[in-house]
Amino acid sequence: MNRKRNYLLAIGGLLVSLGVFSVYAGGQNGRISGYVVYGEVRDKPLDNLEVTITSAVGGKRITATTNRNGYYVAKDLTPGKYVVSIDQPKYNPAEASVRVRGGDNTKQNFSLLNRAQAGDSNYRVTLTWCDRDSRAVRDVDTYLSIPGVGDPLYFGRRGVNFHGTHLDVDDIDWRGPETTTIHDLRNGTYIFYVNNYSDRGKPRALGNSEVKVQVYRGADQLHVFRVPPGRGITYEVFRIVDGKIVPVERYNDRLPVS
Ligand SMILES: [Ca+2]
Repeated sequence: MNRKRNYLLAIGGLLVSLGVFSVYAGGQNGRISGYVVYGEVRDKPLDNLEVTITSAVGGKRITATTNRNGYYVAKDLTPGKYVVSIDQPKYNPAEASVRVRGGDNTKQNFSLLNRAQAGDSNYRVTLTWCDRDSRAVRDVDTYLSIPGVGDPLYFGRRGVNFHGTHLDVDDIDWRGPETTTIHDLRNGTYIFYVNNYSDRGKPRALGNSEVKVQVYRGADQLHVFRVPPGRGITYEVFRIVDGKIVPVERYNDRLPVS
């Protein structure tokens, strides 16, 4: 795991240098900010996209626009719940519910997928999570076992075509997303897990992290899974058996790979 540790340190240094970890202290109101990236190519920011922030109480809407780094920020928000959404012609719509606290910066990143083209039948699986409280997992990982392949697709193989599947990034900082694309669906059984990587000593942390897994085929969202409160280091979310998605939704104490 030294490779991942080095990667974490490198990314951590980059984020610190960008001021991502700095705390906004601009008075009683808060802000929401984040990065919008393309979901199938690593490190491709999406600029000039409109992000809508809607207050859950009263429905007041404001917009922000991503800059060349894919970064957006909405400032001076009254503390409370908000829905952050993106609905653009080129990409599948995305939204997230967040809470703004006074004096804090709430981060919400997005990974967008192309709206399906005619004949697009790729399966895409997105993983997101958040730090709702101090028991939440910082780094959750995607795993996908592929029929006929001994080792699963995971962060160690991100960015490459792995037996007809592809994992875009390994997010290590609370919120994801990580996107898995299955380009060539095979007969047999796929198994999709999420793994508590960074807080293995806290077996209930995965269930306190608002882990959400969305499954798309082409433009259609087929399933939304949420990891419920419970005990375990990994959570098997679903299988694909001969082309059919089978929900599993159970905790396990074993890592998918040693
Ligand atoms: Ca991760």
